[in-house]
Amino acid sequence: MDKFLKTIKYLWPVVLMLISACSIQPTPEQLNATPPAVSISTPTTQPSATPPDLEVIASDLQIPWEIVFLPDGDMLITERIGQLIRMESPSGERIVHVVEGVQPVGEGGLLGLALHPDFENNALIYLYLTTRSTSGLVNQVVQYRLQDDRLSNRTVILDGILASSNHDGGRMAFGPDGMLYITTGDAEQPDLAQDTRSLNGKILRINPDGSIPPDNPFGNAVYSYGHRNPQGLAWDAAGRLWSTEHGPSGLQSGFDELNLIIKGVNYGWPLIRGEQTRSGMQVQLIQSGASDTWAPAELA
Ligand SMILES: [Ca+2]
Repeated sequence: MDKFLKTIKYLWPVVLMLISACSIQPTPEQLNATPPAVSISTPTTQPSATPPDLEVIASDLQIPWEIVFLPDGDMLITERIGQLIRMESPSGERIVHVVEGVQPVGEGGLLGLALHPDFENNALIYLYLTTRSTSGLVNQVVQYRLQDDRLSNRTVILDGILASSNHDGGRMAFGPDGMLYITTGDAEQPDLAQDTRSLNGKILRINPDGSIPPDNPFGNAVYSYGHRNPQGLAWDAAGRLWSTEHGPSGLQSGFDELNLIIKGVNYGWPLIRGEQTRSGMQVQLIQSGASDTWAPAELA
């Protein structure tokens, strides 16, 4: 854990520096060319032993996975065990909603959360959760109305994402185009990441009602593919989408990635990792190497 915290402490300045300093804009046509030139300096000194100023604003949470702020300043928190908590500001009082059907198995459970861009008028929220279907564990995107301290109007808007005890993805965010982006893991079936008909090992994009945007590259929800377990989604000031991704663990634990996401592009998993290259596949911008892990989660 100490190593993880130290790693995170020096990773974020690198990520922030990269996003602010990088001015590249690769297109699919450039994919077979030399990887984009991005200057990144790897910290060589140990981080300071002095912790930053921190204030604990909530405790006694059970595996909190996502935080989103409501327009009135209240905080919504998902707990992976299947609870959605509204923490009121500034009192800190909590309203706990038990989300029906959640199966917290392994890394699955109640994961990502996003507010509709017009939440103030329609009170719609989106949850990414693991549940049990007749065919086994699946991940779904479920839309609810959150109004008067009640969750109502449950609607499954995206189904059929295979779930597993590991590699469930689960981040969701609305893009500047008003569409919902979703990360999915390979559900421990790496080959699915290369199959553009499968929703696993992907970054997905759907309309707020769950329909497929007409300009999606493969006629389904898939936006980019060849991902292992992407966990972070963020757009920079230029409107470019970035994503963090967990590399393989085990004997060789590492190859975590930061990627610049482009529609229709193949990010290589499981066929390339680290600095390996292959025709038609995009290499990440930075990666953690074969023996270290950043365990990168959310990205801002
Ligand atoms: Ca990759």
